[in-house]
Amino acid sequence: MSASTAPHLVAAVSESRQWDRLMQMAELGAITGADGSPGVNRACLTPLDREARRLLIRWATDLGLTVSVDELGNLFLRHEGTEPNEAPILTGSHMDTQPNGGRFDGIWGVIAGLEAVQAIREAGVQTRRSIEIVAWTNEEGGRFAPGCMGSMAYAHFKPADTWDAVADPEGVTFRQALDEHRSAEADLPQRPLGGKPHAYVEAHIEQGPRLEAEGFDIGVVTGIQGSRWFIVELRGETAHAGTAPLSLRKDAVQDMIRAVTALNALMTDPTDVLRFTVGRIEVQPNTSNSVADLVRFTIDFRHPDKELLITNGDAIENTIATAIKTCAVTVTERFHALPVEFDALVTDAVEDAATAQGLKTLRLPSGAFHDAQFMVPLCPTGMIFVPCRKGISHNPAEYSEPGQLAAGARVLAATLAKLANA
Ligand code: HGY
Ligand code: MN
Ligand code: MN
Repeated sequence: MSASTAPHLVAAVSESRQWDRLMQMAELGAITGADGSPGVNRACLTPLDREARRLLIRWATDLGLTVSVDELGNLFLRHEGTEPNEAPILTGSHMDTQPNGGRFDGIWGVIAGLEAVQAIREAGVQTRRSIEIVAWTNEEGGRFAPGCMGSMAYAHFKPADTWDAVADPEGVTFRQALDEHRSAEADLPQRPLGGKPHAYVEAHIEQGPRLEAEGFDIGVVTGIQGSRWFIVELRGETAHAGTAPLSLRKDAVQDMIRAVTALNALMTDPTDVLRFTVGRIEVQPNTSNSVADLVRFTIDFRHPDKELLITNGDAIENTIATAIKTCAVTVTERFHALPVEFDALVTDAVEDAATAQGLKTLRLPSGAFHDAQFMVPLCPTGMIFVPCRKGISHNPAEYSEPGQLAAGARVLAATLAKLANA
């Protein structure tokens, strides 16, 4: 993009239009947090998810973009370039949220993509390559674990039917929900799963405190740490809480406590870089006067160092087996994302765009995983972060200012325009 068109492009990005679209999306699944903050609960493959997608599709088709969906429900909105057979530039993120989520995680990356493409069109910036905005299916993994199913299938990281039998807390399988979703969107043009973009750029709130605390406008994301998810199942015997001697019990809750205590020791990190979370616990029969005969708990383990991620992750099963006393145990790995480094083609384009707009940039890795993690083997990939208040996310109190989000969209627009003419 020439220096002469850059100012028109930056000026064509509308802070108010982007904010208004975000606030309309935030109405779809609106919740109120414990502190009164407005949040969103919009799980993937639900009627709410489809309502949000229809709203996005309306904005996109009003703009003249073409719509398509693949067999995982990934949604694509295409701005045609002057050379449509050239590999496109892909940008986007996810529209699903955590159950107690915020108004910006994921959805801003999709809305910013739409804002950037609208500005490119309104500023009359020609792009040789087409630009496709994508909304990935099930990035969060809240309803169906793990996350990033849509991007993993698109990148052929896993076969498309890998998660068919995964059930949500109500017992609905991913396949049932996806089939219902696909028939509700059968009117949309279909496209084959997969693709070979020229580059992928994802805009996202930082979900951490650094940009705000250190006074930076834009995060030039250098990569994403590794993540491993496990589900642990402990099976004992239920018994009467008043009569069963403790010495004879096979108490799944007591063994869970032993297991988590041992895992805490394994995952101790005085440098506080390692991340270890037990976020979901199911207990059966879940009554106060019966000994629990079944406990299922989740493990979310993350680290930027590949060796440590593998070593500590591989030690989880034996650590649990050694720590428990009375139950049978099964440990199943559900997500295995190694650390990735982003490509200089994209990180430099992001940094140049931000610097040209007088924005202060910081290079930093992402602690959260993103769909971008699975695009890295496919094409040069990178991300743009904007600050979020106190780094709060996965929480209705998540917040970024309209001006911060507009600055991110302006950097995205300039980055896309540059890559689309590369
Ligand atoms: O869990 C994650 O890192 C992402 O925010 N879903
Ligand atoms: Mn996200
Ligand atoms: Mn998230």
